[in-house]
Amino acid sequence: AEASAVPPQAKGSWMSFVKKSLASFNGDLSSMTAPPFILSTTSLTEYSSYWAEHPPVFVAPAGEQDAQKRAMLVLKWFLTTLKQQYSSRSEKLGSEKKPLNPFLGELFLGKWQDDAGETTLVSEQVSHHPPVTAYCINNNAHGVRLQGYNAQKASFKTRIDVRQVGHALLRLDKFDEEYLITLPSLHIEGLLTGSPYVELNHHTLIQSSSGFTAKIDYSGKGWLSGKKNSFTAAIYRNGQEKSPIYTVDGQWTSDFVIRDAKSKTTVSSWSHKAEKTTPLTVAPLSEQDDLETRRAWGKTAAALQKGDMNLASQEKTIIEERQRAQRKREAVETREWDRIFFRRTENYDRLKALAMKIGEGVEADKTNGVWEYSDAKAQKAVKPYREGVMPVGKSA
Ligand code: HCR
Repeated sequence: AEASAVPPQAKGSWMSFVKKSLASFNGDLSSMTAPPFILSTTSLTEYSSYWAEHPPVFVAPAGEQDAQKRAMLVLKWFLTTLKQQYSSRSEKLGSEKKPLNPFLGELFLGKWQDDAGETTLVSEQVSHHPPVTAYCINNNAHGVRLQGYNAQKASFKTRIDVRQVGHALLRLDKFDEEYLITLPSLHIEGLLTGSPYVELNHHTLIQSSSGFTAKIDYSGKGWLSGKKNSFTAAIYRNGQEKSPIYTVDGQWTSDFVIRDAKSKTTVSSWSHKAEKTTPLTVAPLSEQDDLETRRAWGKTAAALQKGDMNLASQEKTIIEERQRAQRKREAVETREWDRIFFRRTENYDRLKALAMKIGEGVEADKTNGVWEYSDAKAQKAVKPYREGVMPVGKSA
């Protein structure tokens, strides 16, 4: 049996939390009141950084002339992100934790500096009801940009099931090429034993504008290997699933091998043990804006760390009241909060076309709109939000 993360004195409160959540769950994970030991001191806006913790792998497709191999390198990069995205909290903290619920306008800004040069991250909470986080990760030197946004829709029956709504879009400037990445649904295992962790469900699809589709099937405990977090993946020309060009298999938390589907020879491989992540640099708290997550949540996080729940909830209330006052001002002025780096767009035909190729839609109604990074907004934000941190591209 899995070891329990529940402190012995909290066993009763954990079970009553599970029962209460089961009975009253409304689909919004952020509104769930969880016991203190399961609360994280990190906000969901920080999770956007999981997309590029190996910047050289993120930019690698831009250096490949062959479209088929580029699609393979995009798949490889995506697979390398899964460990950080879905299992890093469990590995570091002993179990999955409930992240801080970002407020509207909350920002997380940072950069990675390594062999790939400078890669910048902007993450912004663009909606509070429903909660939606948008991000843009940019490497100007290599002409690579990832942007996307996500919301979560959950249900709680015998386990918590989470459907991610939204998408990620990778752009390679040099080839005027785009890749639409769907987000996997997931569920939380280990709830009854008090050691929650994430398992991925079903599949992810990556559709390129150059005509390749990648499909990643998550099988939990692999039916052949019996190892957890197993997956298989294949790349094929759009609509030709039966004739793969590359196949991949392994575990997204450790190793995988990419093979030529015909000859079965290894074309690339990955081992998390052998590869270090590049640490993200974030400005010192003293230089951060009040909207930046670590500064905004600093006092709440410190109180949570000390186990002082009264102080944590007082600090949280200060943030919530400030937000309510701000919403009232906006209502009086009949305007809505002006997002700092992102804007809603009606102009997403390219996105829709890519989504249609894999039988997907763009669910704008579930994410309070379709969100896009705005270089024009970022230009304006450069002064208050530290020159050099923001990915400012050529177009508006
Ligand atoms: C479901 C989840 C919040 C959302 C997290 C997302 C989907 C956010 C976007 C990232 O790109 C990827 C990502 C990774 C996380 O695995 C996922 C979180 C896992 C748990 C958390 C729940 C809200 C926590 C539930 C609390 C339980 C343990 C009581």
